[in-house]
Amino acid sequence: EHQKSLILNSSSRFPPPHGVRLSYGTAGFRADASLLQSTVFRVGILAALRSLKTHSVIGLMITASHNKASDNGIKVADPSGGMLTPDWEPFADAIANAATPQHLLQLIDEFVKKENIPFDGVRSAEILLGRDTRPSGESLLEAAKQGINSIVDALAIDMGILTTPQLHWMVRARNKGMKATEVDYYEQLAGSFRCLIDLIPNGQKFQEIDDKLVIDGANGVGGEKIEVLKKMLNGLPIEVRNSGKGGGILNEGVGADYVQKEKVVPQGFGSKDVGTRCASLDGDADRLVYFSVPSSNSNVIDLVDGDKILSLFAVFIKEQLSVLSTEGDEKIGDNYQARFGVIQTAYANGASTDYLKQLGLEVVFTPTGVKYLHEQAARYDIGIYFEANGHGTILFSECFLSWLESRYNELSSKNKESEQHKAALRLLAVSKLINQAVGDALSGLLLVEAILQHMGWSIHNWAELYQDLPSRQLKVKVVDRTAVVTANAETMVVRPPGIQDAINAEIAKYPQGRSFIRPSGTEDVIRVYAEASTQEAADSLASSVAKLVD
Ligand code: NG1
Ligand code: ZN
Repeated sequence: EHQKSLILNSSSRFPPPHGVRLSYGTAGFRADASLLQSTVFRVGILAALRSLKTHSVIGLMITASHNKASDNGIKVADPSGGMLTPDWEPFADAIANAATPQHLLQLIDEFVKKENIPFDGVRSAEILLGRDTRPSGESLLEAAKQGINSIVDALAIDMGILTTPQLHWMVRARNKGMKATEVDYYEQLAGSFRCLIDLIPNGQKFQEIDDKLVIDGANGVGGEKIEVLKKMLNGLPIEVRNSGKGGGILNEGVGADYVQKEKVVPQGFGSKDVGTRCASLDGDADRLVYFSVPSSNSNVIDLVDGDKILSLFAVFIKEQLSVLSTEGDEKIGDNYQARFGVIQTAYANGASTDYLKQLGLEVVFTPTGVKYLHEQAARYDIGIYFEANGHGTILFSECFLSWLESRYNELSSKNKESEQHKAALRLLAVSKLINQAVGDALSGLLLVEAILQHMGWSIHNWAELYQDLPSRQLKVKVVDRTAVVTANAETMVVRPPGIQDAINAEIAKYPQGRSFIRPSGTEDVIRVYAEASTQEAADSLASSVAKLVD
C-alpha cells in the first residue's frame, strides 16, 4: 500500500504530454527533449522492476545519439550490458503512454503479477545512470531518479556524463563481479591495447607513428573521454577536433552519422588533412567510421565505414585463428574448431559481403537494430557484427574464451616464444579491448589502430581491401511509417502491395543495382537505400525508388 501511494504521488508530478504517442524503438525512446520528462520518469520505474526481476544491476542511459541537440532519449541496459529484452518493450510502450497515474499504477500492478516480480523487501534494485552532454540531460536524469525512487528499496547511482558504451560496459562488468568504474574501463582498454602493440612483429612496429590520427568528436561526449584515454596510451599520436569545447553544436555538420551518410568532410576538416587518417564518432560515441580527404579541391571524402572496420577485424582474427591451429614442433593440446561468423544488415555494401564470403566466412543478415545483430553474433564462438554506419562489436563465447585461456597457459609453460602463444595472447587481448556489451567507438578505434600497426597498413591499404559499390541513402517524410512492412531482413516490402514489384522494375534498369526501403525505427521517415555500379546510377535508382514511396 505504501508502494502504491508512492507511485501515485510521484507520478502525478510527471504528467505525460498531450497528443503524443511514444514507442520504445530500436534505440529506446527518442523525441524532442521537452516531451520526455514523464517517459523518463516511467522508464526509471521500469528499470527498478527489471533489476528486481533479474536480481542484477540495470543501466539507464539518457542520450539521443546522433540526433539533433534538442532531442533526447532514454534506453535501458539489461544485466548483460546489452539492450533491454524485447519481451519488456510492450510494457515500456504501455506505461509511457498511460494517461493518468491511476492507469499507470494499474499497468504496473498487472505486470508485476504477470512477471512475478519479487517485492519481498529482501532484494533491492540497483540502477546505474548515465547521460551524454545534451543540456536537457540533467533534468531528465533527475526525472529518472525520481522514477527509480518511487520503487521501495531501489537505489539510483548517478555515474555522470558517459559515452553510451561506457554505461553498458559498467553494467556488464558489475554483473560479472568485475571492477566497474570509469577508471577500470580506461585501464582495461589501455592495457589490452598495449598488449597488442607489444606483440607486433619486429620491423613492423609503428610504421605510421608520425602519421597522426585526427578524430572528429561530433561535439559530443567522445572527445573529452578520448583525451582521458590518450594519456594512458603513451605514444599514440591523436588530435581531437570537434570536442564540443570550441562552441560547435552537437552532431551539426559533424560526427559519424553525417560523415557516413553525406560522405563529405565534417566541420573543422579540410585541405590541411589531405592524406591523413581521420575518424569520426557520433554524439554518444557508440559509432565509429574512418575517412581520408583525397584532394584539397573538393569536400568529398574516402569513407572507411563499419563494413570495412568489420572486414579489418575479420582478417586479423582469421589470421590469429589460423596461426593458432597450425601445429608447432610438438602438438600442444587439443584443437578447437571455433565457429566464426559475421553479421550484417541490408545496409552493408554489397562489395563487403562479397569480400567476406571470399575470405570463407559465414555471413548472416538481420534487420536493422543492434538487438538483432547482437543476438545473432552471440551464436558464434567469435561473432562480429557491424552496421555500415559504424556501430558494431565482436562477441566471444565463454566456452571459446576458457579454451583459449587454457591453451594460452599450456603454451606459456611449453613454448613462450611460439607464434601460437602470441596468437592466443592477441585473441585474449582483443576480447578485453573490444566492448562486448555493445558497439563502442573508443574501444573499436583502439582495435583498428592496433591492427593497422600490426599489419603495417596505412588507411589507404586498409581502404583497398575491396572497392565499395557506389550507394545513396535518402529519407522520405511520411504520415504513417508503419504502413510499410518488410520481410527477409528488410530486403523485401510485403505491404503496401505492389511496391516491391515497382522497386524490382527500377532495380532491373541498373547494372549491379540493389535497392530497398524500410520504415525507420527512430524517425518518422521511410529510408531508401540504393547501390549500383556508378554514383550517378545509385543516385538515380534511389530517387526513383523514393518517388514510389511519396
Ligand atoms: P533507423 O532510424 O531505424 O534507420 C538508425 C540506424 C540504425 C541504428 C539506429 C539506432 C541507419 C540507416 N539506421 O535506425 O542502424 O543505428 O538508428 O541508433 O543508419
Ligand atoms: Zn550513438
